[in-house]
Amino acid sequence: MCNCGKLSACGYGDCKDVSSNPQERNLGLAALTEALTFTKSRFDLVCRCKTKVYADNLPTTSVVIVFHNEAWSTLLRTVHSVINRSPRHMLEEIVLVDDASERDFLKRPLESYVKKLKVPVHVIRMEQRSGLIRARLKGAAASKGQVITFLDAHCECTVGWLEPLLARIKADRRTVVCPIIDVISDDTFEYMAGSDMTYGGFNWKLNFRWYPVPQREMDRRKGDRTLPVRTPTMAGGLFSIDRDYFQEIGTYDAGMDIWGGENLEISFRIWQCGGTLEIVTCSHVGHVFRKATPYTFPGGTGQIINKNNRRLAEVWMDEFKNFFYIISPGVTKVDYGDISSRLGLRRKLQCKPFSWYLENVYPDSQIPRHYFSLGEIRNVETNQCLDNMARKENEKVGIFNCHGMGGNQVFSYTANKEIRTDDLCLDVSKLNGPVTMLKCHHLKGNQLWEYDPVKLTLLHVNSNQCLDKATEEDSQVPSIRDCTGSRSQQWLLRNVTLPEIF
Ligand SMILES: [Mn+2]
Repeated sequence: MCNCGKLSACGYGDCKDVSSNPQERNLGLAALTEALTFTKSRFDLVCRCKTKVYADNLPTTSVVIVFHNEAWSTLLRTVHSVINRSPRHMLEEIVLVDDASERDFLKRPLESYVKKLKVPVHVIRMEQRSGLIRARLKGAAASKGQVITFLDAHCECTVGWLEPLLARIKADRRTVVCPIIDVISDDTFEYMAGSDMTYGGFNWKLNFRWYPVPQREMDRRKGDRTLPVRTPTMAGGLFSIDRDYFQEIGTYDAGMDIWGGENLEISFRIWQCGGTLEIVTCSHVGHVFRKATPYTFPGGTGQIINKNNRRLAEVWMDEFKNFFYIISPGVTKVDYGDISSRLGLRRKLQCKPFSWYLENVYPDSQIPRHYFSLGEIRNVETNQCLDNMARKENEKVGIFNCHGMGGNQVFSYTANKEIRTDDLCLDVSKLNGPVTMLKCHHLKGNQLWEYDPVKLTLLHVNSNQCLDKATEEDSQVPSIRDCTGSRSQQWLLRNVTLPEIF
């Protein structure tokens, strides 16, 4: 039996309360807190993983690590943990790709240091600042292992991290695997276990987000949390892939710049083109989560990520790209370059449509598979529109003059009868309101709304009350009242079309 006191014997450091985990803070994940209360059972998971036995003839891997002005200590912590905690015969080499660092110690001193290590470590240099995507491609091309494992430059591999990843690829070369990402504090460098109860998703703005692993995925594994989780997306920094398969499915989109969007692009591509993407819950790698990116992006962060996300949306998302475009005003003005070779790749590999992905891989997606409307919700009497006012989860939804520009006034009335804006749903938990925005839970309940296309009313089913215009006390929030049939309780659900998209 495992208990907290024996945890360090399992190799994952001390028993910690992980609720202040910066990974969750950065990603705004209130839902995670709940999952993280399963701390005790996670310790049992760690120990049950330790009893697993892996074949000795697993494929070899090259570990490819891209860095740009990385600190000596974090870079070498990564390298030494790979060497010390990987079976020697499974580790082909380490490939360090320098993306045009300026620090002197990363030049000759690094090269002479790694020469003395007992595993071949190659340092290759980008001639100019190229970004993560192109640097990884160069590292992959220079590597020789049967599997390529990409790591960030500020990681710590734990004991036993590699075997469970390679075993999945040996079983099926089209399986792409990620470890659980443990959290290394960027203040104290203390080590905190990550959760096996969250997996990768994304919101309408195409930001990667962690969401709770849904019940259907727990059921598929018959409750055995040592089995890998099928994840809709990967965070991007840490994964292993069969090197030939990486080529077959089109590596990365080399038309993307620097960083951003490439993790969703490869995730969609893996699933839509016949592969599988998993989080292997018995493999743990720590990662230093930083509060902000320390790098400057040539041309500005926003423009690069918008360009990359447009390429992602245009190549893979079919008509569902409209969720991204409508909630991101201005993004359609960003030039995304030539995507013909990526569309050609999609045809050649006979990849499935995005609707298939939503239906089969990510039925709990924040983008609804079926919906009645995507646009504004306008009050007939006041001509004002529901507006999320850029407020956050757990705050009240607002109401404001309609601007017809999408963004904060975009709502979708879904086939499940939710009113959604991004990954939040309108929710009423007591009579007469207020109407708040909570994480969509897909369980109907307080998030169930009945729209009557004749009476134009939005009935909140649980309270049997109707959505109404703002009250006198607060002119910037809608109210919820007994249904009267008045014009202030009538709403038009309009599909907004942004002309420049089409
Ligand atoms: Mn990182």
